[in-house]
Amino acid sequence: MIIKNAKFQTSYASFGKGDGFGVDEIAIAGKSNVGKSSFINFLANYNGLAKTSSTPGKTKLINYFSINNGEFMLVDLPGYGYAKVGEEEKKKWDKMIGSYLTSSEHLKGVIVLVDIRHEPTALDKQMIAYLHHYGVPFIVVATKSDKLSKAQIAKQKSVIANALSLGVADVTAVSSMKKEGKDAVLDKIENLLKFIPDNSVIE
Ligand SMILES: Nc1nc2c(ncn2[C@@H]2O[C@H](COP(=O)(O)OP(=O)(O)OP(=O)(O)O)[C@@H](O)[C@H]2O)c(=O)[nH]1
Ligand SMILES: [Mg+2]
Repeated sequence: MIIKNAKFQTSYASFGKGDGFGVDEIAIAGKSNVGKSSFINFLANYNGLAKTSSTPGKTKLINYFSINNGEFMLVDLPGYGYAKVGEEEKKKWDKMIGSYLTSSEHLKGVIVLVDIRHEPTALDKQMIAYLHHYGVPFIVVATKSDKLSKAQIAKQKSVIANALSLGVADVTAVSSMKKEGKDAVLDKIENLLKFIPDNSVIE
């Protein structure tokens, strides 16, 4: 899989049935400030495509980016678990993420981002349990690998895999800053896009 071009498509403040563009979607989920928007820019090789910020809570809408002239959409979700926003706003974000995950008709998979330096949080585990429950295929990407040495990266990948009851091969380390890990992620995205769920009718 090669990303040749990417462009901003649209934003949703709320999401419901019928929303989307009739093309496959890969969504990016994760804790606030984990590096979701930076990761999209890294994959698309396009700085400034998705807005990033050192202040958590930057992405407040569901943002669609069209890849390769509509081959598929990368969907940047608002981050969860940002402690400093009020309860009302938190609820609004959770609802937005939940309604996206349950109503998107073209979602082929979710990339769950976790910070490579830390054990996945309770909310990360909840997100994974939720994806299992709804049968949404997912991969886990550990961000900010530039913060650790090679040996520490290997160790943290297994810490993260264990905490989420996954195999080490299910966790891919990336650095959007140093531009490392892209090919491995693009291979996995290609597999998510190819996957045909059991309950679909093959004609
Ligand atoms: N060292 C390092 N910093 C990174 C990397 N990726 C992102 N960051 C930094 O992490 C901070 C958050 O990045 P964003 O991409 O805005 O994170 P986000 O998950 O989209 O955040 P929200 O939209 O607030 O949920 C910024 O200060 C980025 O520069 C990385 O690979 N390495
Ligand atoms: Mg963001």
